[in-house]
Amino acid sequence: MEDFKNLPDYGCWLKYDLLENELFRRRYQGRLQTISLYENGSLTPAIRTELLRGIGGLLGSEPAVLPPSAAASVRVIRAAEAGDVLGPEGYQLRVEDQDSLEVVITGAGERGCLYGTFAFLRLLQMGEIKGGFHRTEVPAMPLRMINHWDNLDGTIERGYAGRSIFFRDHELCRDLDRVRDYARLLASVGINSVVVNNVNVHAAETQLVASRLEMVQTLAGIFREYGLRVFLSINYASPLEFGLDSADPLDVAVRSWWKERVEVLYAEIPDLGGFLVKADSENRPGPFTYGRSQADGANMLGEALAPFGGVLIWRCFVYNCQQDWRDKKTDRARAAYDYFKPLDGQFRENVILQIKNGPMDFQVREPVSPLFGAMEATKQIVELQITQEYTGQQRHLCYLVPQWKEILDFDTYAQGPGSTVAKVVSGGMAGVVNVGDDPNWTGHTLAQANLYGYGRLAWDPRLQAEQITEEWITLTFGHDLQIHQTIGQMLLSSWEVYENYTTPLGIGWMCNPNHHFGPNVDGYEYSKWGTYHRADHFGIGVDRTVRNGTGFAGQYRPENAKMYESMESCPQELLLFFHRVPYTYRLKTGKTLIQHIYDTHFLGVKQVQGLISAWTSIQGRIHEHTYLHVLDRLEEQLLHAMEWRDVINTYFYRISRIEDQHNREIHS
Ligand code: GCW
Repeated sequence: MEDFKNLPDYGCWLKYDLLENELFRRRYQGRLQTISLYENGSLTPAIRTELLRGIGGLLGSEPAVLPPSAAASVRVIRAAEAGDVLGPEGYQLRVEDQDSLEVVITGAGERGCLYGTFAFLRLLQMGEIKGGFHRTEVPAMPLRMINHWDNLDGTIERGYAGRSIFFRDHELCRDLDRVRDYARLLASVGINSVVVNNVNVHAAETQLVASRLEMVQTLAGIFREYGLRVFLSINYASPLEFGLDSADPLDVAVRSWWKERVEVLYAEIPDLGGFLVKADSENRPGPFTYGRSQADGANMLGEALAPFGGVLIWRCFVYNCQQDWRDKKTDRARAAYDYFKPLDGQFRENVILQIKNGPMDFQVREPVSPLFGAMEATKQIVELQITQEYTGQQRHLCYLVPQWKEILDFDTYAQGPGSTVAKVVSGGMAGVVNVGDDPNWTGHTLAQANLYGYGRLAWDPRLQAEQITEEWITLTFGHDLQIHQTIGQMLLSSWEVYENYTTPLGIGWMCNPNHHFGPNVDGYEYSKWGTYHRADHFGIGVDRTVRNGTGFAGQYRPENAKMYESMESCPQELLLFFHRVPYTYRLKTGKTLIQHIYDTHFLGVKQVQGLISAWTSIQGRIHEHTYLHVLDRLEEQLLHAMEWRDVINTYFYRISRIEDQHNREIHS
């Protein structure tokens, strides 16, 4: 095994260190000594290995494997008749005997058995496995996806944890065991699909559907061992690269080209999930070139995939990226709704729209996209960004589970009150992943919690952020109370802390162009990207009201439209997204807008200092390697936070000439 695989952080939440908690150890001692599995399943090797590793690691001795369906102390049963209740992926977990703790894990499908096994091992570590325990779980969404923005040369677009674990120099990486370890991590939190290549498909990646098909086959084979299906991002204009003179979705030659390609693909990879497409977006080709609609493009591909049960996922990140900043009528925030809403009902059965959580682009704070729930006859999934492009690039601590919870819990009113995003995107969730070949997978070790939390929420969006956090800390660091309190607080406050010292009240951007790291208030102000704050001497913000502004607020259902339309009822954290506000405007807190900006930026830096002292208080309680690594990142975060504070405060002081009430140092 390569050396880095022995480092504590490589194992993430599946380390299975010996249970230190005396109570649990005593409870399980002499028990859980045998296991038995259903016969001849394609996932039984993964389940068996996991039980041996898990029980062996946690309790100190590997259980014996008894013949299939023997009365072992941990039994994994496949019961097709439970399908009505459990579906293909649900499981039931029962502890039948008070004394001997007979554990029965039942799934109707194999994936249910696998997820039940991981759940059992998790609950064992949480101390919840005891006599009488009984739980039935069925995932809330069928598609629980990871999106990779990996390129064949090994680079990762918006990757902050090293290079791709799949590709290197246009070949597969040599260490495919690492891909298997990764598949296991994903399956342990219930992820069932993975898109292996970047949505920006370059010429080299186009070959994944042609001359380099064997690469996909190999990856699909590894992911299959853990019940995951592979999807491919494809270039909408692929036919042009293979000698056709058009990619017009209504052209017969183009349609049959795709059908033949798909046939070849499925002959080699029968369980291929389907395609993910970024079309007519940020200079990528698409049906607009041929005067066709987004539905025409998506349906053509959907039709090619349909005979094989494949799914076509079409992204809604379509907007004008050649905007003139002088043009105040065009509003990028409106684009997805304006393009897609009129197409409701025109998409094929196997076409799903993938919508970014916000109308702009993964900013630290945005409203929820009004497109969710706006298309009653169209399947939708939500796209979240686990990789921290605009949220500190895994150099800053920014735990995103609280942000995702707000998004999933947002009421769209699509079918009356209670129509949360989680309910209207019942098709599933996609997350752009934060993983690369760094020894700890995610660059910042604490960013592993984002990957874990994403999977848990995709499985059950009703879970509370606190519970997910608690689980992750237990599985990663054990039961030490001080560790729990400290890291729990650090994680749960970190999004707000990051927001405090970066861009205020939902306005977004203000970062350096291209790489998107560090403060640059006007970095996107005079650009073509449709990303403006429009600050002047008197105020800042974009008027998106129906009354005077771009009308974006009117894309929501009446309840929300009304809330956003007025400055008084607009949630404060989104004030500058929806309104143009004078610096002297009084917020509900009684503070003026400018004072709020100064205060949050001073506070943010103080809070990062607080994160550092919290972290140093647990020195000696966690592995030295992890301790030093995180400390290093936090110290860097502090310097960056100070830079953000000073750039933002100075900018607003210079432009407004309004003094800080507390006379703190602002570099005028
Ligand atoms: O935010 C932008 C990113 C691009 C990305 C694009 C998208 C893959 O900066 O790197 O391209 O979004 O989501 O398509």
